[in-house]
Amino acid sequence: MTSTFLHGFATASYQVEGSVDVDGRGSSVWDDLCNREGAIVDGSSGSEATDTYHRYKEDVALIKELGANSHRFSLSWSRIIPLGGADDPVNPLGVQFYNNFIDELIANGIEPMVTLFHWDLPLALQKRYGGWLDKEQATRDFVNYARVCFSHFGDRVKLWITLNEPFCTSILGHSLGVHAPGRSSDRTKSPEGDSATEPWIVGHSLLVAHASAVDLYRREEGEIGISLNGDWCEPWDDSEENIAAAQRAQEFWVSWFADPIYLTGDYPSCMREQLGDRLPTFSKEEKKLVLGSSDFYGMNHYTSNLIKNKSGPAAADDYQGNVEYTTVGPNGNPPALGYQSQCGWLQTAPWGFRKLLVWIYKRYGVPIIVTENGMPVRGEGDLPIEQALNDGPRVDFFKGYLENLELAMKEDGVAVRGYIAWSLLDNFEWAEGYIPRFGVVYVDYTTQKRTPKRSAHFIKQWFEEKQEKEQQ
Ligand code: GBH
Repeated sequence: MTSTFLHGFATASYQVEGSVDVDGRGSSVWDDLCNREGAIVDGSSGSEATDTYHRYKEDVALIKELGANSHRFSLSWSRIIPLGGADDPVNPLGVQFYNNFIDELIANGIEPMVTLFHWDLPLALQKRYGGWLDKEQATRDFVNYARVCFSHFGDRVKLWITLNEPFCTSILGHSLGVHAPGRSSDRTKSPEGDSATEPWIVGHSLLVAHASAVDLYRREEGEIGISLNGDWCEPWDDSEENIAAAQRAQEFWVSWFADPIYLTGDYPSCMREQLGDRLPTFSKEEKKLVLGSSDFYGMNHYTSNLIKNKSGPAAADDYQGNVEYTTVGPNGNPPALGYQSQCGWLQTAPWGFRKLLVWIYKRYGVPIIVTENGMPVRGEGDLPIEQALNDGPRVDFFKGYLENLELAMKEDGVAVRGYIAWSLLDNFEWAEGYIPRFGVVYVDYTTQKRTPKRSAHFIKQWFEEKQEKEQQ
């Protein structure tokens, strides 16, 4: 990886590509979930999305126009290996699509940052053996898929991310049942699943699969890591029990994956205490494989939460460390956190970004690449396009977060190597369909016309000014 500060925008295959049954692509668990009644708020799917499969050249031109020197995107496993498995055939047209995309980026001076897995597991593997619930088979198939990607694209891709947010695959996919494969103990959500055990089994498989793919890549010359989601956990007040609760919540969220990879090769002790035998244990070999299996910390960050302790024993399906999340502080209204976005879980809190950057860097000591950060303006989808383009709250969001990034780097000494905003385009926001718009570029879904919003210009200018200063 170059020493230049990387900056750009991110997308993910299922959220933008569309063309789900074109040129030999196999189905993924997300195609399947979208067919389940009531799973997606607006009844939509990623079958068209932003049609990036056909419009990738236009998108690369846009990325260039917005001044980015890097672009983060993910590969669709089932486009490359339609049935997913190590003994299943590779689809040359899928490989061709990504070759074209990568070539187009490089021809325009943009460094590709490639995620292997952003949640869209080949459906055939879910059906064959339960997907991530089967550590041995899923690891073997993921490593084979990684090998195929490294060998076809590795000559040009020097920056890899194995998994995007294993927390989401585990918790949203196998506990809450709101993401694919949609498993949960809640029988109104899913006929199958066990929220008390499955998320922890899946999390373990993901760690082992990630580390095994990294082990394979170690003979190559590029860099490889993982992207973890984590929002800041602020104690609700300064009582001892709430301070401890916030720390525990942070560890359940971030350290679940980060401690094994960057710190100890094992899960944090507060998780073992609460979950007991439901949390898998690392074998000696696994521990060795997992510890140190990431060259950088890929940080996806959006918001902050206020954390209160919960008394009494934790529920069987608790995954947060037996705490209560709230947005309202001890003084009642107004809420202690800032602007309420289109997503219930996301309030603007730029100070929390700085705190989490410091917390992560202190605990893990590896350079950070911010691989996602962004916000959907409330009600943007209901506005006429001229108004949507004037996205003041998103400009404020990026201004605040970028200022705090700079403070963390300059005042607190946190090593940050890149900043990637979510997202290049408005796109398919998973279970929330097309309602939240996270793009810095507006997409008219009837014509697929792309138009940069004010925030896109803001970010472009921010990094231009940085570069000018550096050159002085
Ligand atoms: C990222 O996840 C994803 O990587 C990206 O694909 C996505 O489009 C983007 O953020 C915006 O959402 O408990 O069900 O109310 C962000 C992390 C973690 C945010 C779980 C939502 C709780 C939702 N996500 N979180 S829920």
